[in-house]
Amino acid sequence: MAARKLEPETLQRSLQTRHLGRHIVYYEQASSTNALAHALARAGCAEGEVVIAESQTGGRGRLGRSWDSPAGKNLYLSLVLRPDMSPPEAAQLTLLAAVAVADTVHAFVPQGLRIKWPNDVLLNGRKVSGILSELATEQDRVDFVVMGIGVNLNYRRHAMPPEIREIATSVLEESGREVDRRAFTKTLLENLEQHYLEVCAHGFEAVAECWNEYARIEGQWMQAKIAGQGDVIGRARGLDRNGFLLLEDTEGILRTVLSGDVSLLAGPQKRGC
Ligand code: BT5
Repeated sequence: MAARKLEPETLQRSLQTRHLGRHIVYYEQASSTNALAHALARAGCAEGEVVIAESQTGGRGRLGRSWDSPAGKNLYLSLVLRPDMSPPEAAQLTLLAAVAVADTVHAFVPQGLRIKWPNDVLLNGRKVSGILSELATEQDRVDFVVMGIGVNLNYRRHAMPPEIREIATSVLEESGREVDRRAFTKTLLENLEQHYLEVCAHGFEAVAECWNEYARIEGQWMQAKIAGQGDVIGRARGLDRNGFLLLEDTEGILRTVLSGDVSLLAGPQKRGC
């Protein structure tokens, strides 16, 4: 049976948002929805513009990595935001997106959900979603943010390429049920808007609290790469006021992890052991 398409007209009719997704640009196939949303934003599109593709030929991850994007099974969506924020504030929008994705996945799979800093949403330890936020700045203010979200919905493990089969999962794999991709996308856009309006009105505190609940990292031993300092091992001490991860190293010094990858460790370890 052919997969139901994510055609935007039906999605828009049911969408209960004020700004996000009021205009959706839809492609059967795109290079990268983030690249297309960038072009729209540079051409002056309104806040809330959404790009959705059924498949991507050049889906982007962070740090030059790629996002596997086969046709008709998953969600590949990019959203243009124009927040009145400084660049460090806007960097926290990735946390907001992770919380909105987690809220949405939770409605479909109530068990085994976790956020891994900064932008992975995991189900039973495997990645179900990745987020790529890209900022365009003008002097010291944000001109626009492109928030790219990929979620594996009806992606069967046996259909995944070998490179990700062991680390990735999908909502279907974890719940045993096909996902209505339109219903998922509608709920996701509504959750994104709700958190975004809250952040614009009252700041990041409430979102950071939700993020902490989903991440449950407080006190966990982790290893992170910190620019200029190499690998650092420490206990997670939550997020700082800019949304960066704090690690207390083995000497009790608090280190800030700005970007890059972190891994969970079983316990304290010394370098060179
Ligand atoms: C991310 O990067 O997790 C961000 C992914 C963002 C994708 C969306 S799709 C819509 C929008 N348009 C784009 O072009 N991008 C965004 P990162 O943390 O660097 O993770 C990338 C790594 O995840 C890869 O190196 C693989 O190991 C793994 N990976 C690739 N495809 C995957 C998939 N479909 N499911 C789970 N893991 C995947």
